[in-house]
Amino acid sequence: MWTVVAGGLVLLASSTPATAERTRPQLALSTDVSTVEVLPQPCPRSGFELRFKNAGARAVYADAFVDAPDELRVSREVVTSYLPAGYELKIRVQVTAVVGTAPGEYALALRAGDARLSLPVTVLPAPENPTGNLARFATVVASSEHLPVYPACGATDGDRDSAHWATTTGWNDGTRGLFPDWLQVSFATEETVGRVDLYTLNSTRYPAARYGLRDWDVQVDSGGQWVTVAQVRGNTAGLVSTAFPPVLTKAVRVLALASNEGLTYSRVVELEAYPG
Ligand SMILES: [Ca+2]
Repeated sequence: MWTVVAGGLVLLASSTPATAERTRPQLALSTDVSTVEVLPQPCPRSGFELRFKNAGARAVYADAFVDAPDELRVSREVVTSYLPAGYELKIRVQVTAVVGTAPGEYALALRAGDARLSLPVTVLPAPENPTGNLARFATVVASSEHLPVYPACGATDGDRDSAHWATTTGWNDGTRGLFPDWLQVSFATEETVGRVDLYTLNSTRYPAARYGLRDWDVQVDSGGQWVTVAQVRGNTAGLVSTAFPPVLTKAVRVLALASNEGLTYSRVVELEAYPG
């Protein structure tokens, strides 16, 4: 539309982008993969990269949402960010399925402003557990985590190899210099536990005698109270297997008291629990 104003000056008066963007940011969503495959287990082992773009000409603050059905869990349900004009934010989102979820096709709904995207998620059959390690597919939590590289879930991923340290296969607490720390494994139902194997950091580069866990208590949940069933002191080995009279329990934890570096960090590459 042309508008003639006083003095004969002619202005182009179509809708101005700046005005439009103030009311409706031009957001775009995409992902690095077209589908995600997940296992029904507490720790996520797969996910996707959420790409959140400001396609407009003005910087905005904006939210992107990841809506999951009841069967799925995501590590980020909302991403809030300042997005300069033309900028694309890339965020890793981990996905897993609730234990007991039927194998099949599900989907995540991604949305930001007017942008919508459906990401198919295939839930695979429950994993086999031929090792007998009760911790392998259990729920694992810690007093703190040094994220994103050292999650508690790394200590139950089946990888005991300290050479893979710093690739999310080991737990490192997030409170340097503060002890005790703890790493806890909870079972879906009560299990008989009579042995706990702890693999602390022990590689050529990071030997246990210098970087490994030195002192800890092994505890089991007894009616909501933690009961110490084994104590380890002065350890310098990569693997310590602690055996005790088998107990029926819903959870086991390691109460970390000191590392060989002094009072710095607790490091566990793998934590395993067995009936005996
Ligand atoms: Ca591991």
